[in-house]
Amino acid sequence: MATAHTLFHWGLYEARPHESGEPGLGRWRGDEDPSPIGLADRLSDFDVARIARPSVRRSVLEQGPGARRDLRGREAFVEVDWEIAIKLVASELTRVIAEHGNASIFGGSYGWASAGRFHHALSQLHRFLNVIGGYIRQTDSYSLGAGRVLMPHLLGTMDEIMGGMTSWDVMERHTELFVTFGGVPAKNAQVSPGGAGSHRVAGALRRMKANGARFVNFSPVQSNLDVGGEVEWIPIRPNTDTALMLGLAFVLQTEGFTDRAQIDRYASGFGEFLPYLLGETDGMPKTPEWAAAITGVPEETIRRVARDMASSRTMLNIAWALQRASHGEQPFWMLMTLGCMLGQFGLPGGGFGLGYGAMNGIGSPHVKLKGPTFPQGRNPIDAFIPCARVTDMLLSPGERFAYNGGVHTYPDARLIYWAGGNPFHHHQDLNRLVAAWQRPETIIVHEPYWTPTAKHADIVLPVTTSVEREDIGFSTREGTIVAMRKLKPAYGEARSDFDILAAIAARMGLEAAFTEGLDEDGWLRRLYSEFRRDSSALLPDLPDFDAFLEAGVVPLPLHDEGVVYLQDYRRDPEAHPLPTPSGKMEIHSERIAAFGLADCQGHPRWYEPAEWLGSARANAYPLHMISDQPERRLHSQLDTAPWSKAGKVDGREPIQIRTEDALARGIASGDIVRVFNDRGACLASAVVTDAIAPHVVKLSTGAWFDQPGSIEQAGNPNVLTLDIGASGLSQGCIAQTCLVEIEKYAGAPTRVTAHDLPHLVAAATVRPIIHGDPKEMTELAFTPSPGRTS
Ligand SMILES: Nc1nc2c(c(=O)[nH]1)N[C@H]1C(S)=C(S)[C@@H](COP(=O)(O)OP(=O)(O)OC[C@H]3O[C@@H](n4cnc5c(=O)[nH]c(N)nc54)[C@H](O)[C@@H]3O)O[C@H]1N2
Ligand SMILES: Nc1nc2c(c(=O)[nH]1)N[C@H]1C(S)=C(S)[C@@H](COP(=O)(O)OP(=O)(O)OC[C@H]3O[C@@H](n4cnc5c(=O)[nH]c(N)nc54)[C@H](O)[C@@H]3O)O[C@H]1N2
Ligand SMILES: [Mo]
Repeated sequence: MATAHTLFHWGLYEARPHESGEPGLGRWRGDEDPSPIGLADRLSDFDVARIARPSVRRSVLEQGPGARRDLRGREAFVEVDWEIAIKLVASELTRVIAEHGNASIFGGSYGWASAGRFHHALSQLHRFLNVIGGYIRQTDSYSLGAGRVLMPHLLGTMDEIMGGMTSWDVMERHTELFVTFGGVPAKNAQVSPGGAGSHRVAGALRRMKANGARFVNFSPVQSNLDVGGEVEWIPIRPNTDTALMLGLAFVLQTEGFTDRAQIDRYASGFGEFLPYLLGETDGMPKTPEWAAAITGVPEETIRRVARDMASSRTMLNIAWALQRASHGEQPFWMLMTLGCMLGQFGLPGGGFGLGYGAMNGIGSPHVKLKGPTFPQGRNPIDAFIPCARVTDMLLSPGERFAYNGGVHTYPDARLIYWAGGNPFHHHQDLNRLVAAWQRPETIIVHEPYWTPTAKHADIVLPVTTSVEREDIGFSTREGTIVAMRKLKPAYGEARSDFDILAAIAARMGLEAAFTEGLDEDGWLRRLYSEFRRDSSALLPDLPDFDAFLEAGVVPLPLHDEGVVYLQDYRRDPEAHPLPTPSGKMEIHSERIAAFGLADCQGHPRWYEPAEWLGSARANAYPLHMISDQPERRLHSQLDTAPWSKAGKVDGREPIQIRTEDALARGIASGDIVRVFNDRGACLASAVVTDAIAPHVVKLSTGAWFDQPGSIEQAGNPNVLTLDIGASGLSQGCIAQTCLVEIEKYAGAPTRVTAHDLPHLVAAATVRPIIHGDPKEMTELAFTPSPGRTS
């Protein structure tokens, strides 16, 4: 039999049996640099903290929906059989729709879920909720909250930009100087949404270096740019890059490196921006001296780098993290402006890019294709929130919020349905979320694992993982389509999201609308054959479904020439206008100016972040915390696997702190520290280093929220972060804007319980109370069973 494969967001792997005969995973031979996240001697290594059976919060079973919401996250669960679980969910959805309407069901369900085009949890859930009459949706992403709203006004959608950025092979041949704000974190390029193919970023950076490219990295941390050789690391105060770029722009402009006729040909609004840059509108010229005082980057360095940029073939890059911050629109806007002033866009190896390193697919030479897609149907409900405003919605239904030029109202969410995400990992200011999470009447979660979100739900339905089902794996610009095979039986009584939702739809009399009469195999065949039909012009040789299964991994063809971003636009801007109101890059946007927002005006500006090292708040909380993406997992996924655990100390995440800052606090490497501010506190394990800027600490995300008392135990940075929008334009998440203080932990360390199962109670004779159905209200008898731990 041919080798079976599977695909995760972090890569493609081959099934490889362990000597015990258990299934395991090894490297796929087509991957130049496989990610260790997915290598597994035994697939059962990924099964710690799995959910075995449908589980219902005890008070909900005893007293009905909505009971003791204050106990969410602290109460025992009763394991029930599937029939009861399905009945409970169906009757609760029916009740909420009858009493409050579909605009009271929050189905935004933000999250990465797992790879696989059919078993994509969010698509499954959204289709189901559309079939039952619609739901409150969400817009944008945590990744690019500010960028996704901003860039269409200035340049094009983020998808167009990411799909068109100059490819690595071109930079390997042509780029002389690569200047980046926030590095090129190859750790992040382990993933692509839908599944990375061959991992190319680390190798590409090394080849650029070997070909003589020089690298300058403005960054609060040093570790995010590894080129296998020298990099000039220039530490910068977090969240001040816009001021730095203004300083660089000032040098370009005042030392004769800009070409006004060229700028006006390709961009609109430079005339509005220039007086601000020169200080004519606010009396404050954005000189290198001015920028140095804000950023901590020496004035002479700013001048030198600006001159170097102008005299080399230069590529500018910015990490997405910079827009995940207070006024996060500004650094993206200013990068485009700087790139425009430098004038090298559209030339091989020059110009600018947004987010090299953020995903493996960025800068890929593979063609952009639309993959197989599970149809979600149409949502008849208009209510929505920008995704990072979930706590605001729960706390303030009916209140108004600004978003992308409009004013909208927070809907009244009575029921939350979440599948494929972990808000107790991803959201900011988790103590605020814990309070808001008590508001809705019912919370339903589908999960493979006992994540903190599952533990904070009322009804938890256990889901198979991608290695426990058949699927089609595809991610655009990764160059393959993959037959994902079932490599092990389902864990416990877990079922796929599709199977669960089909059963609930059946109970509600809507099965045919949800399944269209197809089972999983029928859907896989349909999605594949639609893809094959729709791509037949580009890919005439795609095998049929059975041959695809046999082949396992089918390569999709490459570009034969390197991609140069904005090349056509540079050659002939009239023939290739940009999709903006002026058809040009918008240094000043009339549209955004007309929105009349104080915190995002018509052109890029330096605004003081809500909190930063230059603010008065730094007297109380003098360290800026960067909470970057974790190297050893994707967000909170596989936090329980050996590779992630090996990066922790006694179950706690490492936090990097600079030598002087540690000395001043009597902290040594390996100490347990308490990281705190007025929003919360967590414990972490100190790592003292000189590879981080003064007054900056770094605590990666993804530790499962574990807060039995007032201190989070596992090192989840989101108990500390700030939960306000980037601006009235985007309302994006601002996780990177966060001041903290650190001290050596004086208390006795407790065992981290993040990966423990909740207290599970077996129901001997469960006759659940199903709201609105008095016939079924019966006394309950419980047989307590010891909470299993693994
Ligand atoms: N402080 C701080 N916070 C951040 C960020 C930051 O930089 N700093 N980054 C933000 C960003 S960019 C993002 S994208 C978010 C990510 O946040 P999330 O996307 O919510 O994080 P994940 O851990 O990937 O959550 C996916 C969940 O889906 C579950 N799952 C996997 N497969 C399936 C399936 O088939 N069915 C179901 N039902 N569930 C499944 C997994 O077990 C996991 O719990 O975090 C954000 N939060
Ligand atoms: N292994 C792994 N890879 C991932 C993910 C994961 O969870 N694990 N998540 C994926 C997702 S969803 C996303 S959205 C992307 C995110 O990609 P990014 O947003 O680029 O990721 P981060 O690691 O948060 O940040 C990148 C770098 O920006 C720096 N930085 C932060 N703030 C500032 C600042 O103010 N100024 C400057 N100059 N630098 C700053 C940080 O030090 C960090 O090294 O990564 C993806 N890749
Ligand atoms: Mo993201």
